[in-house]
Amino acid sequence: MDLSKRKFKEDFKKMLTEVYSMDISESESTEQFFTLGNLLRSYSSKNWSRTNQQYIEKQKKQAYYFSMEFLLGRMLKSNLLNLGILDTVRNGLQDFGIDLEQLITIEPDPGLGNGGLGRLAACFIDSMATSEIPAHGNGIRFKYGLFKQKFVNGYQVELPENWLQNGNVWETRKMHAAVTVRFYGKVWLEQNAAGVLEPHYSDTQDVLAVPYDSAVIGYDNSTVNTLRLWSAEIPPKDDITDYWSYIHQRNQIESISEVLYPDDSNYEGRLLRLKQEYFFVSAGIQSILRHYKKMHLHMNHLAEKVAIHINDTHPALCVPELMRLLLDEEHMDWDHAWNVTVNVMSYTNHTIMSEALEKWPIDMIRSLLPRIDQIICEIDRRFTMKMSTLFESALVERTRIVEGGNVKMAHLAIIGSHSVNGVAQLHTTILKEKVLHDFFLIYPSKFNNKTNGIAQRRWLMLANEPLRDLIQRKIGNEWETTPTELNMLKAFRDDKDTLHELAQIKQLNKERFAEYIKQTMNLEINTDAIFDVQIKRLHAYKRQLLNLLHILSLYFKIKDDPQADIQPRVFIFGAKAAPSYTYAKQIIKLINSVADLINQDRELENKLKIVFVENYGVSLAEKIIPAADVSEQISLASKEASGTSNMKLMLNGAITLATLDGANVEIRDRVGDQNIMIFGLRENEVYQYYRDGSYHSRNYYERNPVLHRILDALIDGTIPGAEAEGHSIFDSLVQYGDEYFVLRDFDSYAAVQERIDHLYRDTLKWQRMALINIAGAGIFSSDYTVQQYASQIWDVSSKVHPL
Ligand code: CR6
Repeated sequence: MDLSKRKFKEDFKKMLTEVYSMDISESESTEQFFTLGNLLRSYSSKNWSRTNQQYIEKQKKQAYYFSMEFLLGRMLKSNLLNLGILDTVRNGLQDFGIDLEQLITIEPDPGLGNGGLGRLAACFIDSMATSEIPAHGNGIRFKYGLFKQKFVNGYQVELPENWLQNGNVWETRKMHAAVTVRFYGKVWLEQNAAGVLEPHYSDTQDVLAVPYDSAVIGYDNSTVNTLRLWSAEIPPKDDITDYWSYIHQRNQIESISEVLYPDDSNYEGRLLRLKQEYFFVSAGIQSILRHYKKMHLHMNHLAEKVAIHINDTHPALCVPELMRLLLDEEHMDWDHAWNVTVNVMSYTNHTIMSEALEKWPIDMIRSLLPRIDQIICEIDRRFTMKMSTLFESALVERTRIVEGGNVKMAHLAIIGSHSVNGVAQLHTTILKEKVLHDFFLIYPSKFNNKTNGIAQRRWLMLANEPLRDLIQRKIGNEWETTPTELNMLKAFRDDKDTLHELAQIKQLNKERFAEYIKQTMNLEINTDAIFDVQIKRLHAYKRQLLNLLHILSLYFKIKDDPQADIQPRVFIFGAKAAPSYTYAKQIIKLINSVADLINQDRELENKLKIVFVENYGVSLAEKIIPAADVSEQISLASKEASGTSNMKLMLNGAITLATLDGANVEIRDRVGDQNIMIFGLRENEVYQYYRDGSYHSRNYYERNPVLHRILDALIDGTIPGAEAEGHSIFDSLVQYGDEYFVLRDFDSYAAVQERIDHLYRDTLKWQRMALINIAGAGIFSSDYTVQQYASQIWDVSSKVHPL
C-alpha cells in the first residue's frame, strides 16, 4: 500500500488519541503496540472485505485448510512487511522516539501449535494470500497455547501460556457467524411425510461455536484471506434454574477450546481431544455450507466451489460430518453425498510413526457423537462390501475404518478423500510402498507428493535483514515473489567480496545472538566458534542423543589433550518434550547436565559450550536461525517425514549436516554432495535391519572404545546431577536395542563432524557452500508448495503458476 511517513505519523497520533485518549509522550509500549495493531487492521480492512466480495461475486472456488494447529508467531512485523510499509513505519516511529524492535516484543507469541505441522500451516496461509489463492485457515482459538517451558534444575517444567491475557489485537469476534455443535444424546431415524428417513435427537449437549477471524495479508498484493479460529461457549439461556450447575456446564463446554494438546507425535486418546476435533470440524463445515448457500447453487455442485483440506488426521471427522450435513440437512441420497464428499476432501499425512496414527475407541465416538458413529459405520460397511469384490479379504480387513473396536482416522481420511499426499518425496514413497501400501493398491491415483516449504518472508526477509539487503544488492528483489530467482546468487559463488560480506553478516548475526544469550542466560559464548544448531521437538527419532554423544566425545578429546586442534564449537539446542514423554524429558535433563559440566569447566573455556534455550518457539527460531553455521538434521533415515527447519537454516546459509531422510534428500539433490554433509544409514538399510533383525547395539558398545567411554560416562558419575537419567538412557541404547540406531550411526556422524571442523577453517570455501545453499533454497518456498496444492489438489486459481 502507499503510505507516506507523514500520513502514518498523523494516523498513529490520531489512533492513539481515539483509543487511549493519550498523546505519544504519555503512552507506553503496550498502548503503542495496540495502537499500531489497530492501525494495521484499519489499513487492511478494505482489501479484506473486497477480497471476500470478489470471491462471492466471481463465485470463486475456495479452499479451506482445516488444521488443529496454526503456529503463527508474532504478527506485527509480518503484517507490516506484507503491507509494504515496514520501513515507513519504522522511520515514522523513530521520529516519535519509539523503537519498532522493542515494540515487537510486546506481542505475545501465540503458540497454537506443537512443531513443524503447525508452523507449516502458518507458512501456508501466508503463502496462499501471497499467491492470491482463495484459501482460508480453519482451526481452534485455544485459550492456552503450547505450554511455556522452564528448566528447573535442568528438568523441563511446563507452565501455562496465557497468550490472550491482554487481548489479541488481530482478531474480530464474529457473533453473527456462530453455529451450534451437538454432542452426546440419542439419535434415531424416522420416516417423514415424504417417506424419507430423518434423524431425531434428544438430550444433546449443545455448544456454541463462535468464530474469531484474523486477516491473512498477502505480500505486495491486495489479497486478504481469513484465518477463522473457533471458540467454544455455552449457548445463551434465559431459563437458568440451577446457577451452580450452569457454571459447571459452562466450564465443561469452555474447556473444549481451552488447551492445545502438547503431544507432537504421541497421541493419548482422550475424550476432550476428540471433542476438540469434532468441534472445529463441525463448526467449520457448517459455516462453509452457509457461505456456499449464498451462491444459490445446488449441493450437488459443492465440489466445484469448495475444497476442504484435512491437515493430518485430527480433522478427519470432516468426512462423516460433511456426509451428515448433506444427508440429514440437505436430504441428499447416500451415493450423491458420498461423491460430493470425496471430491471436496483431500488429506495430508505428516508422519509414519505408528503411535501417531490416531485411533479412537468406537464406543467413545458412539456416546459422544452418535450420528457420526452411524455414518462412519455405514462408510465402513460400504467400503468393505465394495472392496471385497475386488481385493483379497486380508487386504480389505487391513484397510477397514472400524477394526478391533477402534476407528482408524487415517483410513477414514484416505477413503473419504480424492487426494492423499505425503510431505517429501521420500516420505511419499514410503507411504506408497510400505505404510499405506494397501491403500496404494486400492487407490493408486489418489497418492501424490507435495514437499513442504517455508515462507521466505518470515524466515529471511524478517528474520535476517542484513542478508536480505545483501541479496537485494546482488540480484534485486524478484526473488521475493519468485523465490527460485535466488539461484542467480550462484553467479557470485567465486566472488571473494560477496563471500566476505556473507561471512560478515553471519558474524553480525552470531554476535547479536551471543548478546541475547548473555542477557537472558548469563552465558558468554565465543562468536568465533562454529554455531552448531539443533532446534526441533525433542523426540527419540530426531536423535538429539546422537548430537550429545558426539559432544561428549569432543569433551573427552579436549580433556585428554587440552591442546587438541579442535575448532571451537557452540552447540545450540532448542526443544520441548511432550509432558507425558518421559524418555524425551530425560534427554532434556541429560543435555542440561552435560551443559553444566562443560560450561563450567575453565579448561574448555572458548572451545566448547552448550546453549539449551528455554521455551523454544517461533520468536526464538527467528533469532537462532540467522546465526547458525551448522544445521543438524540427523533423524534416523525414514522417520522424519520432511522437516522444515532444514529449509529455514539452509536459506540462512547454514550447512546441513544430515541423514538422507525427509526433505534432506531433496536439499542434497539441490545443492549437490559437495555442499551438504551426509552421513548414516540409508532408509533401505534401516528397513533391511528391520527385516533381518541383525542390529545388536550392545556390540557397538563393546567393540567401539570411543563409544564405550562415552556411554560409560552416562552411568559412572562423570555427569553430575543426571545419574538416574544417565542410567535409563544407557539402558535404552545398550540393553534395549537402541530403537533409533544411535550407536550404529555414531562413527559416521563423528567422521562428518570432523570434516566440518576442517572445512570451517577455510572461510571462503565455507561461505561458498553457504551461498550455494542460500541460492538453492528458493525451491523450498511454501509459495510453490501451496501453488501445487491449489492447482493439483484443490483446483482453485492462483496467481503464480507452479514450476
Ligand atoms: N512433527 C513431521 O514429523 C514434518 C511436519 C510438517 C511432522 C515433520 O517431519 O516436517 O510434520 N509430523 O509436515 C506431525 O506433526 C505428525 C511434525 O511436525
